[in-house]
Amino acid sequence: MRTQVAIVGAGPAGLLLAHLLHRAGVESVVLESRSRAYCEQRIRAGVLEQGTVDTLDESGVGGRLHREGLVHHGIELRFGGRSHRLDLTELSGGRSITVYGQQEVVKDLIAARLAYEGALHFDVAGVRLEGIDSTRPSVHFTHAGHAQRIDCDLVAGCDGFHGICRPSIPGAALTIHQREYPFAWLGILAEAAPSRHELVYASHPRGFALFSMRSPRVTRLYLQVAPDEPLDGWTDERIWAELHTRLEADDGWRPHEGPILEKGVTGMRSFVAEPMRYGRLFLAGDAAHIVPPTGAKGLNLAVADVRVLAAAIAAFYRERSAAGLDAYSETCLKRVWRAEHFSWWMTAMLHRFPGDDTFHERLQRAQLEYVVSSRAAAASLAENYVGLPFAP
Ligand code: FAS
Ligand code: PHB
Repeated sequence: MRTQVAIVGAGPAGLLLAHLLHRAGVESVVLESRSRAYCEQRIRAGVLEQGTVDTLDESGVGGRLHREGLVHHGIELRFGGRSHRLDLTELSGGRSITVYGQQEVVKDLIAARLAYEGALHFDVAGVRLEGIDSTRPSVHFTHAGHAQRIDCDLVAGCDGFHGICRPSIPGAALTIHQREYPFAWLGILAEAAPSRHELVYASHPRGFALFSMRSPRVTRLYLQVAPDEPLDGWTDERIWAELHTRLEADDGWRPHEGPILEKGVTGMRSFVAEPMRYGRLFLAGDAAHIVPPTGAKGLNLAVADVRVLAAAIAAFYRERSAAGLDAYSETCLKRVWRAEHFSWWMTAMLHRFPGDDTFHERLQRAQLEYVVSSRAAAASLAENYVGLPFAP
């Protein structure tokens, strides 16, 4: 096969990149190791920044998002037995977030790709990159038992944190910056109508908890647990009891309980690989960076990366200019590091750290009190949470 851009990975980054390139008249082939069904049912992120919604709208795949997504104008912070609402929209000059599961975004992008018969191959195996340091890279893989090769001009590494693209770059060419956190999140999906209309972030002496949602019938909840927490120790009863304890405040509110549809433990790390490019290989999304989900940035950063990459690739073909490609990594890393800092800051403020002393606990409380009492502090959280405007 021959194409202009070979894209490895059909998550939000790979699918949106393929879609934006198609709209710019650039041909691509998407290679995905999992099945379509697996990709469409994988429960992950839930919060879309204003810029992500705008990007999906502008590229013609925002229809169902507007029909089914839940627009939110605020979040709540709970600590010390009290709840404080932050009016995100007022504080950010009119921007909001939309709660719409990542798997729904993936479904919408896959449907769009297949509707115009864009090349998208699921269940591929043994993906291997060749010649990424030349002007004629190629991607080798097997599909349906047949060995295949794609000759292309550019390769987009959108294969997530555990993919093969980043490891295809010589170690000496990359600088890795990372932080492992001494805790994880136990996440559940419950068949229960959300009993609050906005997200609730709780800092409690027993640990962090988060109340979120997916639809008027499905609640999404998280508990801070140990990084190697065995899931089998968490019965449904124990999960609900712990959630009620950590989310409790003087207003008496409690999340509605219901059958738990899914349970999982997600590790927490901050990670950035620099630069996000090697020769004709360009990394985007989780393949290049990871943030702890406390700031709801992961999916949104992937969108921001591929906006920049799609524009750079379009210019490469339209104007025969490599300027955008040459600036890609530096352009993306500015936003990546802003999101890395915000996600680390939210995580540090809201979680219990093993070995915490009273000094650290008092610092966290002082930070929380400042955020809910100072307009300047609240506006800073709000503009980062709803997503800073994209660079012009
Ligand atoms: P993805 O990992 O989504 O997609 C990469 C794709 O590449 C996958 O489909 C994978 O199957 C495929 N792939 C991998 N190796 C391959 C190979 N060798 N060949 C071909 N294909 C290959 N973010 C939030 O904002 N909020 C959250 O609550 C949140 N929760 C998360 C929970 C979990 C368990 C995980 C892992 C992540 C979570 N994230 C969350 C972050 C997540 O949403 C990512 O930021 C987002 O999926 C990034 O999208 P991609 O970069 O496309 O990577
Ligand atoms: C979610 O709904 O999955 C979600 C919301 C906010 C976060 C993380 C996850 O910060």
